[in-house]
Amino acid sequence: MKRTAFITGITGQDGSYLAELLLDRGYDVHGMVRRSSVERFDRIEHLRGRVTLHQGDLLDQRSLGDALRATQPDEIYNLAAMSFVAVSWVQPTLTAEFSGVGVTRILEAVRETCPDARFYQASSSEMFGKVREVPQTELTPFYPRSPYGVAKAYGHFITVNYRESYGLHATSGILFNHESPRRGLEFVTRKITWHAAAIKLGLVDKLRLGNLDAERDWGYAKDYVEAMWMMLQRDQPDDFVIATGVAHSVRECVEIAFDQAGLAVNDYVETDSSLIRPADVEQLIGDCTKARELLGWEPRTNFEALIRLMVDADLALLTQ
Ligand code: NAP
Ligand code: G4F
Repeated sequence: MKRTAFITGITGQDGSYLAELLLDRGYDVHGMVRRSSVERFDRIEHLRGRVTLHQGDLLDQRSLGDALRATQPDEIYNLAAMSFVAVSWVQPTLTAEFSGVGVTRILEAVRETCPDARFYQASSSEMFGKVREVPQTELTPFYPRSPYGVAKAYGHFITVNYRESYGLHATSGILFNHESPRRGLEFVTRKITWHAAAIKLGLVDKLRLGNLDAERDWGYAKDYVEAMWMMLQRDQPDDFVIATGVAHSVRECVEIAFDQAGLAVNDYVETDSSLIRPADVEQLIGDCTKARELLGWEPRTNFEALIRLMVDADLALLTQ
């Protein structure tokens, strides 16, 4: 029988790739979207007519219940969040409402309308923050370093709590950074690849960045949404780290991107102290052994290939 999936955050990077994956696997795909005076559904424009969209917001309990009642999904992927760490210092309580308490709202809606559905929560490596051990696993204690990380830790624990309190099939994926040509322009990899392409084409002349020494474990979003789906195919709900196990610095990202564009870094890149965060996460490296062993999941795209494909995509985008 055809299975039904419901995705919050379907207009985002991950939501759009996950919707494609689920459609390819024969699902009836539903997504939740927010009302805006200008509709910005660029990432799912090509899926119009193949997915059913419901108006809703993580701030609005009634809309969550109504959308789930109408959909009666087998699987729910809660990807919606205020996902940009830097802005979480500017809007700390709104971030807590979206990315923290919003998880309780949707879990309550699940309990009320479709308690047998399988639920995925988009948790984050940002919860590890000032890391307590290297590499980080499902058992590493959290030490979040941003209002976003704190909100995500709440969302993670409430997911675990509803699994243990009410027997919901609630799973938390602790995903390390993952990028793609659909990544928002404000995130560092896409900012770098877009600027490398734009400088190459003579559209801008400088790239200003903050902390060049920060290191992240960066993977490819397309590989990571597959892990989300794999987690919900297990009869047992659980928590999984999804990562490549290799860290690179922002500086290395710049070097690869500018090399791909055929540019010399020193001519174009400047540091800007206003982009330094009040508290940063210096280094994240994930250990996804549990996902390898229990899900059979493997990262397929390495960092260099990822950054090069993003530069090529931005060159193509800007020459359209
Ligand atoms: P993204 O591109 O920023 O997408 C976020 C989505 O959430 C958008 O569809 C956005 O809708 C929606 N949204 C935001 N606030 C909402 C609200 N109050 N009600 C309903 N929808 C709302 O993020 P992403 O990179 O795809 O990430 C997906 C999820 O994974 C997020 O929860 C993020 O925190 C988490 N995560 C991401 C990474 C990563 O490296 N990408 C790593 C770990 C965890 P609009 O289009 O209307 O703004
Ligand atoms: O690309 P970023 O903004 O990603 P960040 O903060 O790691 O968060 C992303 O990954 C999390 C998983 O760990 C997700 F949960 C979250 O939703 C999001 O997807 O910044 C990466 C690093 C930071 O250390 C930052 O200080 O790059 C450094 N950086 C240096 N210059 C910059 C810049 N980041 C941005 N966005 N812009 C800069 O100019």
